[in-house]
Amino acid sequence: MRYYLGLGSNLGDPRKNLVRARRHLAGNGLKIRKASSLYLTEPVGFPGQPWFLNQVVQVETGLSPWELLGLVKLVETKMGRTPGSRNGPRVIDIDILLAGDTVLDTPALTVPHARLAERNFALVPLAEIAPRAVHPGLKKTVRALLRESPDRSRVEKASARPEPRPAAR
Ligand code: PH2
Ligand code: MG
Ligand code: MG
Repeated sequence: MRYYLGLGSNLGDPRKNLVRARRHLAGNGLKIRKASSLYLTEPVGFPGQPWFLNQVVQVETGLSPWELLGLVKLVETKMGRTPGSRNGPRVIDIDILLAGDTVLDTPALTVPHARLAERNFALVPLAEIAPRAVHPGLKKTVRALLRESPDRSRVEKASARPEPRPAAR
Protein backbone atom coordinates (compact mmCIF):
# COMPACT_ATOMS: atom_id res chain seq x y z
CA MET A 1 0.00 0.00 0.00
CA ARG A 2 1.09 3.54 -0.73
CA TYR A 3 1.35 5.92 2.19
CA TYR A 4 2.23 9.56 2.61
CA LEU A 5 3.99 10.38 5.87
CA GLY A 6 4.53 13.84 7.31
CA LEU A 7 7.83 14.37 9.11
CA GLY A 8 8.45 17.31 11.42
CA SER A 9 11.15 18.47 13.83
CA ASN A 10 11.89 21.66 15.74
CA LEU A 11 14.37 20.52 18.37
CA GLY A 12 18.12 19.91 18.15
CA ASP A 13 19.27 19.77 14.53
CA PRO A 14 16.00 19.37 12.59
CA ARG A 15 17.72 18.67 9.28
CA LYS A 16 19.70 15.80 10.78
CA ASN A 17 16.63 14.55 12.59
CA LEU A 18 14.73 14.24 9.32
CA VAL A 19 17.64 12.35 7.76
CA ARG A 20 17.72 9.98 10.73
CA ALA A 21 13.98 9.44 10.57
CA ARG A 22 14.11 8.55 6.88
CA ARG A 23 17.00 6.14 7.61
CA HIS A 24 15.06 4.45 10.38
CA LEU A 25 12.01 4.06 8.15
CA ALA A 26 14.02 2.66 5.25
CA GLY A 27 16.01 0.45 7.64
CA ASN A 28 12.72 -1.09 8.76
CA GLY A 29 11.81 -2.10 5.25
CA LEU A 30 9.76 0.86 4.03
CA LYS A 31 10.49 1.81 0.44
CA ILE A 32 10.76 5.60 0.23
CA ARG A 33 9.59 6.34 -3.32
CA LYS A 34 9.41 10.13 -3.20
CA ALA A 35 10.54 12.83 -0.82
CA SER A 36 9.47 16.47 -0.91
CA SER A 37 11.76 19.41 -0.37
CA LEU A 38 12.32 20.55 3.18
CA TYR A 39 10.16 23.42 4.36
CA LEU A 40 10.66 25.88 7.18
CA THR A 41 7.26 26.31 8.73
CA GLU A 42 5.73 28.56 11.30
CA PRO A 43 4.51 26.55 14.31
CA VAL A 44 0.76 25.97 14.14
CA GLY A 45 -1.11 25.79 17.43
CA PHE A 46 1.89 26.35 19.68
CA PRO A 47 3.10 29.93 19.33
CA GLY A 48 6.52 30.87 20.68
CA GLN A 49 8.17 27.61 19.58
CA PRO A 50 11.03 27.44 17.13
CA TRP A 51 9.95 27.07 13.49
CA PHE A 52 9.68 23.50 12.24
CA LEU A 53 11.40 21.73 9.43
CA ASN A 54 8.72 19.68 7.65
CA GLN A 55 8.83 17.16 4.82
CA VAL A 56 6.47 14.62 3.27
CA VAL A 57 7.57 11.24 1.92
CA GLN A 58 5.72 8.69 -0.17
CA VAL A 59 6.41 5.16 1.05
CA GLU A 60 5.44 1.73 -0.22
CA THR A 61 4.98 -1.13 2.24
CA GLY A 62 2.91 -4.24 2.85
CA LEU A 63 2.28 -3.09 6.42
CA SER A 64 -1.30 -2.29 7.45
CA PRO A 65 -2.00 1.22 8.81
CA TRP A 66 -1.94 -0.24 12.33
CA GLU A 67 1.39 -1.95 11.77
CA LEU A 68 2.81 1.21 10.23
CA LEU A 69 1.58 3.24 13.21
CA GLY A 70 3.45 0.84 15.50
CA LEU A 71 6.63 1.25 13.48
CA VAL A 72 6.30 5.03 13.43
CA LYS A 73 5.92 5.15 17.22
CA LEU A 74 8.94 2.89 17.59
CA VAL A 75 11.07 5.18 15.43
CA GLU A 76 9.87 8.26 17.33
CA THR A 77 10.79 6.59 20.63
CA LYS A 78 14.16 5.42 19.33
CA MET A 79 14.92 8.97 18.29
CA GLY A 80 14.27 10.23 21.78
CA ARG A 81 10.73 11.50 21.47
CA THR A 82 9.15 11.59 24.92
CA PRO A 83 5.40 11.28 25.51
CA GLY A 84 5.30 14.74 27.11
CA SER A 85 6.44 16.42 23.90
CA ARG A 86 3.01 16.17 22.28
CA ASN A 87 2.35 19.89 22.49
CA GLY A 88 5.92 21.09 22.86
CA PRO A 89 9.02 21.18 20.68
CA ARG A 90 9.91 17.72 19.42
CA VAL A 91 12.91 15.90 18.03
CA ILE A 92 10.69 14.11 15.55
CA ASP A 93 7.03 13.71 14.72
CA ILE A 94 5.95 11.21 12.09
CA ASP A 95 2.30 11.31 11.04
CA ILE A 96 0.38 9.09 8.64
CA LEU A 97 -1.26 11.62 6.32
CA LEU A 98 -2.76 9.31 3.69
CA ALA A 99 -2.96 5.50 3.49
CA GLY A 100 -4.04 4.59 -0.03
CA ASP A 101 -7.79 5.11 -0.09
CA THR A 102 -8.25 3.85 3.46
CA VAL A 103 -10.53 5.81 5.77
CA LEU A 104 -10.23 5.00 9.49
CA ASP A 105 -11.65 6.89 12.42
CA THR A 106 -10.66 5.41 15.77
CA PRO A 107 -9.28 6.91 18.99
CA ALA A 108 -5.81 5.53 18.26
CA LEU A 109 -5.62 6.22 14.55
CA THR A 110 -7.42 8.51 12.14
CA VAL A 111 -6.60 8.21 8.45
CA PRO A 112 -6.39 10.47 6.51
CA HIS A 113 -4.83 12.63 9.21
CA ALA A 114 -7.64 14.50 10.99
CA ARG A 115 -6.15 17.97 10.45
CA LEU A 116 -4.52 17.48 7.06
CA ALA A 117 -6.89 19.85 5.24
CA GLU A 118 -6.10 22.74 7.59
CA ARG A 119 -2.32 22.49 7.79
CA ASN A 120 -0.19 24.12 5.16
CA PHE A 121 2.97 22.63 6.69
CA ALA A 122 1.62 19.23 5.55
CA LEU A 123 -0.31 20.28 2.42
CA VAL A 124 2.49 22.28 0.78
CA PRO A 125 5.10 19.45 0.80
CA LEU A 126 2.39 16.89 0.00
CA ALA A 127 1.23 18.95 -2.98
CA GLU A 128 4.82 19.14 -4.20
CA ILE A 129 5.06 15.34 -4.62
CA ALA A 130 1.38 14.32 -4.98
CA PRO A 131 -0.85 17.17 -6.20
CA ARG A 132 -3.30 14.70 -7.72
CA ALA A 133 -3.55 12.30 -4.77
CA VAL A 134 -7.14 12.18 -3.58
CA HIS A 135 -8.27 12.56 0.04
CA PRO A 136 -10.63 9.56 0.22
CA GLY A 137 -12.85 11.11 2.89
CA LEU A 138 -13.23 14.61 1.43
CA LYS A 139 -12.98 13.34 -2.17
CA LYS A 140 -10.75 16.21 -3.16
CA THR A 141 -7.26 16.31 -4.59
CA VAL A 142 -4.38 17.55 -2.49
CA ARG A 143 -4.05 20.46 -4.89
CA ALA A 144 -7.66 21.45 -4.23
CA LEU A 145 -7.21 21.10 -0.47
CA LEU A 146 -4.22 23.41 -0.57
CA ARG A 147 -6.09 25.95 -2.68
CA GLU A 148 -8.98 25.87 -0.20
CA SER A 149 -6.86 25.72 2.95
CA PRO A 150 -7.91 28.21 5.64
CA ASP A 151 -4.41 28.10 7.16
CA ARG A 152 -2.51 31.39 6.92
CA SER A 153 0.66 30.24 8.64
CA ARG A 154 3.94 30.61 6.75
CA VAL A 155 5.66 27.81 4.85
CA GLU A 156 8.97 28.53 3.11
CA LYS A 157 11.10 26.18 1.08
CA ALA A 158 14.36 25.59 2.95
CA SER A 159 17.48 26.18 0.89
CA ALA A 160 19.83 23.28 0.12
CA ARG A 161 22.37 24.58 2.60
CA PRO A 162 21.48 24.77 6.27
CA GLU A 163 20.59 28.26 7.39
CA PRO A 164 19.55 29.70 10.71
CA ARG A 165 15.84 29.53 11.19
CA PRO A 166 13.98 32.82 11.25
CA ALA A 167 13.11 33.96 14.75
CA ALA A 168 9.47 33.62 15.71
CA ARG A 169 7.61 36.75 14.68
N1 PH2 B 1 3.06 19.74 14.20
C1 PH2 B 1 2.10 19.84 15.11
C2 PH2 B 1 1.56 21.13 15.52
N2 PH2 B 1 2.10 22.26 14.85
N3 PH2 B 1 3.46 23.23 13.22
C3 PH2 B 1 4.35 23.10 12.23
N4 PH2 B 1 4.77 24.19 11.57
N5 PH2 B 1 4.88 21.88 11.87
C4 PH2 B 1 4.47 20.75 12.51
O1 PH2 B 1 4.96 19.64 12.15
C5 PH2 B 1 3.52 20.84 13.55
C6 PH2 B 1 3.02 22.12 13.88
C7 PH2 B 1 1.55 18.65 15.76
O2 PH2 B 1 2.16 17.51 15.43
MG1 MG C 1 1.86 15.92 14.05
MG1 MG D 1 2.30 12.69 15.55
